[in-house]
Amino acid sequence: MNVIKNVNHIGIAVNSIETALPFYTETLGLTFEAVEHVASQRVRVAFISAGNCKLELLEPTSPDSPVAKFIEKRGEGIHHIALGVDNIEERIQQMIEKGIPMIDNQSRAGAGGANIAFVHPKASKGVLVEFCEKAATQHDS
Ligand code: CMX
Repeated sequence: MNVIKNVNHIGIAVNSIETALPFYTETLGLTFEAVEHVASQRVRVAFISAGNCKLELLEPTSPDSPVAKFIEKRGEGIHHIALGVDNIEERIQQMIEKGIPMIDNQSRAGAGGANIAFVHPKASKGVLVEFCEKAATQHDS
């Protein structure tokens, strides 16, 4: 059974949303949707619609934000891939039962009203994977 619904969004770490956004909107012609402050992650997030998927620009709001640490170590660029799922707690339990290292052993609130949980990048050859469960009306693709 395929339990992954889609690539919901791709997270891109940037120093400044204001500086990064014009490439996506003016140059590529994608549609800017909204900016949101996710205090728990110490990031500002800009959603951009890209057809069936979204791009999520992530700007750190504090030097101890995971995104600030990422940029310091690896520079701006692709930060995570978010896979759309239903029943996120079940998906997390499946991973734990398979011995997959999870950053989150239970879901938490993320941007756009979603419930999210991260798989550790050491499980996936260096790619930070996010499970993302959204209500149908919230920033859904
Ligand atoms: N993608 C791939 N690898 C990553 C990574 C990322 N986004 N972030 C960190 N890493 C790697 C580091 O390069 C490092 O690798 P090496 O050991 O080979 O050097 C390793 O993970 C450990 O990194 P670190 O800098 O020491 O940082 P921490 O261990 O403190 O944290 C991580 C790493 C992934 C556990 C942490 O960033 C985390 O919990 N991330 C999930 C939360 C998050 O990213 N929130 C921001 C977005 C929120 C949102 O979308 O709403």
